[in-house]
Amino acid sequence: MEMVLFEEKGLVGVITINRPKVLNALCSQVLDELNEVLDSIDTKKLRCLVVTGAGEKSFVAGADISEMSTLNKEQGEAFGKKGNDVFLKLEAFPLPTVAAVNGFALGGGCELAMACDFRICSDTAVFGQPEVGLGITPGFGGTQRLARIVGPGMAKQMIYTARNIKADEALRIGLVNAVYPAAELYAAAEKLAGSIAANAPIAVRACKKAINEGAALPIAEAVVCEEKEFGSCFQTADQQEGMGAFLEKRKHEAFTNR
Ligand code: CO8
Repeated sequence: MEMVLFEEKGLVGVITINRPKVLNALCSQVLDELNEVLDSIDTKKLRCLVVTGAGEKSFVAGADISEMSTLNKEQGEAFGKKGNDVFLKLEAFPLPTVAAVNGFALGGGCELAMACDFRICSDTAVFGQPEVGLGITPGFGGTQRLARIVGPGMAKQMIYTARNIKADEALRIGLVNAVYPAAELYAAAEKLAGSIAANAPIAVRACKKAINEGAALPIAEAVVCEEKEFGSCFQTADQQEGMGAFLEKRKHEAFTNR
């Protein structure tokens, strides 16, 4: 792997898109490598993923415009599918995922961040879907996920105007959960991921599944999703330890993912 790096830091895995010379633009090779990295992650051992970009300037400045510029209609659709397939895999990945957005998150970069469970960013971050200014639509899920995260009115305004927004506005509209000084972002991401990793992994993953699957369903069906995930946590060693510790008024032992 050259364009996507993967590092384990204790219970946390860090995925870094690594093409800093072109602001980490997503070419086919990046998408293939991201797919391979996701397939290779030990989900039994690790408990949370952080996704970020190499360098100080950019998370990901979009899909690779050089690669896209000569595509025909069929190739364009196929490229969109390639990105969507990988981002769907990331979105449904069993481990919780945090995007640490360290600069430009434009087009496919904003879409990559939105395929993570939630986003935190540096005060230098810039978000946007500039595609209509290039004569295309967002193609890696932007028309769908942005509307679900910030609401259809704000998503349509951002997409139709192709206007970039800064970190403070991204925070105000709920696209990111928190903004940090650039020098503190990685430490904050690792701390946040560590605090997720300390909770019972079976339960955290069941929450992710219930929230993701339920979001596409009417409420009466969505709560059935929740019931199933809730039930799946019982008789696990971590449920017994978590509840046992509460009843015995002691701090629980480290959860074991069993
Ligand atoms: N693709 C390819 N190369 C890029 C990209 C990109 N998206 N972004 C930056 N680069 C390259 C530049 O060409 C430049 O290369 P070089 O040094 O060889 O000239 C290098 O990165 C540095 O960039 P700049 O010199 O432009 O840096 P600035 O600080 O002046 O500007 C910006 C930074 C504002 C981020 C600017 O680079 C920019 O506007 N980039 C493009 C942003 C953009 O429009 N992104 C959306 C792309 S479209 C998309 O993502 C669609 C996703 C779905 C695809 C579905 C397919 C069907």
